[in-house]
Amino acid sequence: AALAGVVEYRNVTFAYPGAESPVLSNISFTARPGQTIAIIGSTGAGKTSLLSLLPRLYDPAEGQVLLDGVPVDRLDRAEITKRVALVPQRPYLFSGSIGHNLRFGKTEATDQELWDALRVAQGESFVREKKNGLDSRISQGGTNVSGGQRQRLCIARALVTKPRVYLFDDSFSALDVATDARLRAALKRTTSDATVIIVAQRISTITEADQILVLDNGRIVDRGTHEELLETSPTYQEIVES
Ligand code: DGT
Ligand code: MG
Repeated sequence: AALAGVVEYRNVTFAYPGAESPVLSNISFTARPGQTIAIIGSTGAGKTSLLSLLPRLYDPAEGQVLLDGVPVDRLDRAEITKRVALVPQRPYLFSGSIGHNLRFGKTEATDQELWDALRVAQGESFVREKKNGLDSRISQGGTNVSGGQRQRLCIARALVTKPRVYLFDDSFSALDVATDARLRAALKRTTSDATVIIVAQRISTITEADQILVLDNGRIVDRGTHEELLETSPTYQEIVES
């Protein structure tokens, strides 16, 4: 069957195991192939928690998370991993070569596929500059590459798997504004038929999103395009001005 990549959260409420109060309350939205949905909100608002429910790092207490109309708890985990790529907020690299790290989700990827992904992720030149290219070693935790390089390698790693759905958790914040803009333009070209959900800190990262969800204290308090929210959302205006 064709995998479209429609993501739907339906009245989702979620609390961490053992916690008393929910960190997400009554979350509903739909993200379709070709769309970019952005999530913005202050620290602790629940952005990372929200993303974590799609790849089933956790399951909601109430409501449903659906992928192509099927509740994710009825899908095989391997199936979800194949369709959904999460670039985590703290991107993780393990000790091994760059190539090894990039093939994490798709061991059979060719070198050409890795370079293609690196080009999109704006990581091609710094890998080419290394004497051993894709064979260059990354130390445990990626401590011998910068934060921005680490983010770009983790974005490239996601691209290599060619998923239907991308979840970017604050993946652009360690990049300068120009690199951020180039990367997103390249992403837009190569992922034009995928579903993209972006958590962001910087407004400039998300002004072109099809829909922005403003998350506050675990609730979607406002939603709309950048222009709409500038008119209608005091919470959004506060974020823009901060
Ligand atoms: P950020 O990344 O600092 O901008 O914040 P968000 O919006 O990603 O927030 P999130 O989802 O990490 O945290 C929401 C709330 O949930 C916050 O009060 C901290 C709490 N929380 C996060 N992770 C865990 C966890 O693993 N266990 C428990 N018990 N609470 C957690
Ligand atoms: Mg977070």
